[in-house]
Amino acid sequence: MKLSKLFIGLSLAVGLVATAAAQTNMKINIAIAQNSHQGVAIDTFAKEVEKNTAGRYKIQTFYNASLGSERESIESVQLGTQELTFTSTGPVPNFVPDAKILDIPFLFRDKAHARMVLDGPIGQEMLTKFDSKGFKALAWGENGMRNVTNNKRPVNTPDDLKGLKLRTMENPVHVAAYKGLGIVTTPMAMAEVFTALQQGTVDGQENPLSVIMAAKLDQVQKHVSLTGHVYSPAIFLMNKASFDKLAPADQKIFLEAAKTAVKVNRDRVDADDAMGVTYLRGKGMNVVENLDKSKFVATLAPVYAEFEKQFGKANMDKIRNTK
Ligand code: EAX
Repeated sequence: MKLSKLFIGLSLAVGLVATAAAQTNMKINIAIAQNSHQGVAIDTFAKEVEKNTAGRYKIQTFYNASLGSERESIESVQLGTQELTFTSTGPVPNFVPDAKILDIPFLFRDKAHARMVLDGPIGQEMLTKFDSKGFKALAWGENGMRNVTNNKRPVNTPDDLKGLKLRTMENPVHVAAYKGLGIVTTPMAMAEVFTALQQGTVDGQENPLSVIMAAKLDQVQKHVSLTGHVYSPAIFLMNKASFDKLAPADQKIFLEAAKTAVKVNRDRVDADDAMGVTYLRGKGMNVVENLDKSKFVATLAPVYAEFEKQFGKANMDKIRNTK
């Protein structure tokens, strides 16, 4: 009797060890809520990886900056203390300067133009720039067209922006451009934005409708103007060493999972943009639509001259002229 119990115990232990050895856990996070265009991205990614590796890789998903802000998470992925993150490109220029060009205001006509550029040669070549910085960039995702919200006044023209204290992402291109519009900029991590708006530390901020809704900013903001002043990409980043350790077949699974996740992510942005105005009006926000964006572009002329020197007019035109 004792022997069979021992045998069962031993085989159970061996089985457990084998399973544990066969499963690798990895972490991925976002800075906003799970019920969002970014939440569906990492949830889909996790499901696809676990399904297609038959459970050999489990992706643990974290939301609301619970593992850190976007900048902190990018740093953790670079160091390898966290395997993956899905983030806007806001803080990315601090790690991969080549990506800065993508953050120039009014560079992209709309989401369709941006997706074409990112999924085409320019964007795919840009992904390779992450390799030498300790990242494997799995795929471009989408944060969306950024719009200005504030508690002071409706923004109809560039003059309405003058003197507004706006929270910005920790992004040097945004800060330079917004200062060129007369905005008083306060770079800040997303997790601090709701409280800063509630306490009046800043008058407003700028984000896609998807983020404004996910972060419930309608509770602390009166006005939103559909400025669409910046297209905000998002990106799946993986620690390069962790990616390189994967078997080639598993690397393919991770890359495919990111591509599948981006489709769901972009579809959610489109859905959010389709219902966002009605939703935010229903929440009591004043929504300013049909702004004349050419006035904002004209006001930015001196900043554009600087950007053309910094990034090369030809490089900017290559993006602008992608049809
Ligand atoms: O990625 O920081 C920001 O404004 C970002 O748009 C937000 O964290 C979602």
